[in-house]
Amino acid sequence: MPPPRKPDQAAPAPVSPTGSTNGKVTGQDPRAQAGEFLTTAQGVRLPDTDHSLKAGPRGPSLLEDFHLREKITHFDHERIPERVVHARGAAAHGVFEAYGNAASVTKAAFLAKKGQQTPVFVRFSTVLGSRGSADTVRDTRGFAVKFYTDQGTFDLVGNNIPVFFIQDGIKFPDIIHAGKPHPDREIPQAQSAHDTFWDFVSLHTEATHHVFWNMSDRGIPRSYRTMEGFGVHTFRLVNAAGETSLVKFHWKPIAGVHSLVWEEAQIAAGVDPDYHRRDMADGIEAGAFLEYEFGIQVMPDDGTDTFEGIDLLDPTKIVPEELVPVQLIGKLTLNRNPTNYFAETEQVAFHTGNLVPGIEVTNDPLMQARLFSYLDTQLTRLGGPNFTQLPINRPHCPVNDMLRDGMHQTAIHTGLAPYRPNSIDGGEPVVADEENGGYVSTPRQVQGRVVRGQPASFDDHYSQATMFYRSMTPIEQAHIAEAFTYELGKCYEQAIKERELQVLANVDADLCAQVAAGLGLPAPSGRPAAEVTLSPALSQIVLTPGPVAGRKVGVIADAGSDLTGILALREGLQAVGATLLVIAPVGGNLSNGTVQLVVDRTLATARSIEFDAILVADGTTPSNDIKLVVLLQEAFRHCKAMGSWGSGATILADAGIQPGAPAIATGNAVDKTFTHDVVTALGLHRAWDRAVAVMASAVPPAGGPSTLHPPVGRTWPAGRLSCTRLEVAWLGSPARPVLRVVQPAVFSNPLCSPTRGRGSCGATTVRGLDVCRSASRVHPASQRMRDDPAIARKLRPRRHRQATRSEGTVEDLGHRLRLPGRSARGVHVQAGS
Ligand code: HDE
Repeated sequence: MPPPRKPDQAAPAPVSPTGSTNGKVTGQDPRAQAGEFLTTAQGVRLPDTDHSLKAGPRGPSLLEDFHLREKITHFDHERIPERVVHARGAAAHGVFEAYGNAASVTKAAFLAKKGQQTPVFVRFSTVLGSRGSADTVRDTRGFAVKFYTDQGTFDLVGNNIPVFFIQDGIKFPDIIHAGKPHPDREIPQAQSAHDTFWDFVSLHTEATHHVFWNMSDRGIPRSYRTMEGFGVHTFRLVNAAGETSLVKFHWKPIAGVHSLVWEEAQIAAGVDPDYHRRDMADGIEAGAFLEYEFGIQVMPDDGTDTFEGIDLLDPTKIVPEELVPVQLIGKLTLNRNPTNYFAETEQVAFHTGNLVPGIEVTNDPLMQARLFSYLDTQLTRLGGPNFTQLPINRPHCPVNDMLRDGMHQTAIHTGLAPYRPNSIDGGEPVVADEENGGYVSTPRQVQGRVVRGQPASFDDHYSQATMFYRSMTPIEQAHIAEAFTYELGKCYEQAIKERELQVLANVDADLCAQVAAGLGLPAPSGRPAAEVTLSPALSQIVLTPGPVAGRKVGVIADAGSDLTGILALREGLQAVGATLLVIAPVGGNLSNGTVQLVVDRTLATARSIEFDAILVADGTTPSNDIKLVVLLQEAFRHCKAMGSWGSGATILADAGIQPGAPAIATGNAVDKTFTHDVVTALGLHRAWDRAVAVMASAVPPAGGPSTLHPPVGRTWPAGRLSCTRLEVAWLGSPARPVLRVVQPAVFSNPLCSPTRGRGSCGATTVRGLDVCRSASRVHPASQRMRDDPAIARKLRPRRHRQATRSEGTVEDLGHRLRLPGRSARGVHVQAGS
């Protein structure tokens, strides 16, 4: 122990930096300000803060006005440099609880000990925009998690996209300079739809896979609660026995993965630039917490840093979930809003080098550069080396670091010997070996010639982009084509558009043709991969309704509406965690004598983007207010759940929305069936069946689909399939359909890999059904986890079924096929009789 203070030494009194006395004395949080009177920063009470000190009421201000000078000087320095990337962010506190099944792969107690709870702080962000930019722009989202563990702080600084634009950290300034606004006029703000971005990515083709994710619906998440997160790099986990595994980290949102549609995102950017942060803060305040499960893909650490031909050090590649299932090892709940944006969300400092025993890095050259960058950036951003003392950055375990002095030092260190070895402070603090929880890096061999280069395996820039694109459902592919067409259409330089078309030609010829047609340019030919193993887990489209907690339903009403029905619906929705908001022509209350409802939004303050569903109540007076028509039509065009009861149908019809359209719930009154229909439609997130009618591009691309459904000339994955129900997509023209049905689990088995569609069935009955098994390689650690019954419960059932091979008949039910038998795990349907 360092020696105690000598009698002639004293530290400042234990008051907080803002002047309040020790919390123990006052009962107040010592980090907060105290006192009922307005004071200067020195605590002097002020009689007036509205007028500067002057020589007479009309005279000049006096330099002696210490209050004026302090107030203005402090204000002048209120801003700190915003983050060079990820400047726009919002955050929440929460807790992480371990399921207790990860001990076989890591000794990190916060992951390994069942039920262990660890406080966390999570900051979500966009990458390109400045601090005041809009939330809903098309961009990658940051998903940075600070775990305040008992063994030190672990930061998982990830994104909502599992791959990155660059393979080597040295290229980071290049991609960011290209993505940021043009340096001459500083436009456009917070978006990639401009020449410098596309100039760079069309030349630097290793960005292609990430660009595809950005152009997909993943680039415009519905909310933080419906967003996946990824650690991106491959990490090395070490268990108590010293055995190592390679892992990819995943966050799986319990609310499902959902996105906005592009027009909605654009409207939100203007109408409510705080769309995502508001959704999170309101949700937490209302008790609809954000929840995610933490998962790992475990691969053997066999010295090759590869798995099934995938280079695990290449951050432009994923390991498909069908090949290595994600094993769920814990749950994150975000349940507290920050008290002060600046103190917490702005000053939080993440660092990829914040690791705890049991979690180590790999040689991924992107990760290696990040290990340097984060500490470095905080020195400028937070004004010196003591940012770890800020309340939000302080570890929640004992710290004794021998780091001293520096700007903004708030600790009053005791002792005389902040060095080792020492005798004066009793030789303390002592170092910790592995048994005492020391961070001892696992020894690993490092050798090689000093080169500026990269392995040949990093040269494949297209095949996973092809896999990603072809694994999407038709509607998602249509969104990708539209996003590329929009973004490239915003470029001025013809050569850049042509070069990016060449990139697309190397990913998928049909997509290239569609985008080229939209740009009015010829489609170049390329060399896309002919056969790729698809990964339907990449698709977001759900076929069975998911949870609806945190969703918002708007109900159009006025004083004449069925207020009792609204009340009943509100209760029904509250029971499943959704919120009902009343939208009326003017504010105030609605009352029918027995029921009184507060108007939450007026037609002037409501915009469709706020709601996941819009309904019209029985008895509402028809109106031709254009704001009402726009509200309803936007929700309809964005394929949202809608509905009405009783005479409310007239108002929908007046806006051109017929009751028979997909996902329109109707009824005579609010009863169980009506509420159930609304919740089901909400749980499906969108009524994509409407898309053809309301969202298809006006100009059909040459050679491409003239409608979004059925898709033309492509092999589509069948979407997410359960073992008893299959969705099927028709290929070819409706007159000459080509049919393929594929089940996700078989993709890792080369025998069952889907191939491009050939032949036609021309009939609605499809026969010839092969049910096959996948036999993917399983890492021993991964197998151990699967064998653990506690873990088995967490794994999705389809991963445990045994291989079978059988034949059967698939009966076509419109676009739905039923597969006989529950044991089917992999299905490959040949078209034809
Ligand atoms: Fe970052 N990144 N990054 N990054 N990053 C920063 O750190 C950097 C990369 C990510 O909410 C900065 O404190 C380099 C990949 C997130 O506070 C900075 C390279 C991934 C956040 C920085 C990368 C990320 C940052 C800016 C290439 C996904 C926001 C301010 C070697 C796995 C964290 C700061 C928050 C922030 C540098 C690549 C995610 C400048 C040099 C890959 C989520 O240090």
